Amino acid sequence: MEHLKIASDNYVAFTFFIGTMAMMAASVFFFFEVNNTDKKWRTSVLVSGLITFIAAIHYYYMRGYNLETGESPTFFRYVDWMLTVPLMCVEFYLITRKAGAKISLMWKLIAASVVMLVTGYFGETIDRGSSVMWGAISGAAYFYIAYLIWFGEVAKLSQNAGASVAKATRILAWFVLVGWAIYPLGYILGTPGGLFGIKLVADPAVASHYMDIVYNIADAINKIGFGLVIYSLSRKED
Ligand SMILES: *C/C=C(C)/C=C/C=C(C)/C=C/C1=C(C)CCCC1(C)C
Repeated sequence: MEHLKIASDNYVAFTFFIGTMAMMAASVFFFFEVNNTDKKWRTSVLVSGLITFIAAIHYYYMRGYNLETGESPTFFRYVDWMLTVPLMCVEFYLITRKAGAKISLMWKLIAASVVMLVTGYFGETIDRGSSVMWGAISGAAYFYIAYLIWFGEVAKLSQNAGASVAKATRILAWFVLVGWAIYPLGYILGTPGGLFGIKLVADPAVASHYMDIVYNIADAINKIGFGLVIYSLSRKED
């Protein structure tokens, strides 16, 4: 039996391990707190827990996959995103529901996130030769989500849902605009030749390691931080 040693400067493995534990701990926290939460916020806090729980399991697999193969677990990464990103979009619907959010808003957000991720997957795996085109379509879907949250339906509804919801929506909107922007950056770092002729990292193997570290840090901030914003909203009076 071969022993899998981790070099002390292997930040890819390091962030996979930390990511797994952080996601697990966050899930336990959110799940236990559901019972201490006011009825109207329970579903939102539960969904926060589901997001980190789904990620915890994928991180557990990705950690093992990376340890055994030394490669980037792109497939698991996208399966994880396909489940967790639509759920994050559902959170926007849940918190603006009391101001009259319609179910169609939820489906719009889910559809846009699915388009964003499926086209991103094509560009990163199946059709790398056209990664710029797929990245552009994915980026358009991303901007549509950001538009709905910053200026569109979500923004308008949140203004009528009380000060706490408006404030939380604004913080979550920053997560989507800045926190989520890290992923296309990882995509550009990992794309051979880079995008728009900008070659950030010459060696593709090294580039994919950077990409994993960037994604691992972003996931922890975006999934746990996002959930904590919802959690703190659930502790507010109105
Ligand atoms: C917890 C995981 C999250 C919040 C993942 C979010 C992922 C994205 C916002 C990915 C976006 C992409 C683009 C906008 C263009 C290039 C391809 C993607 C899929 C990396």
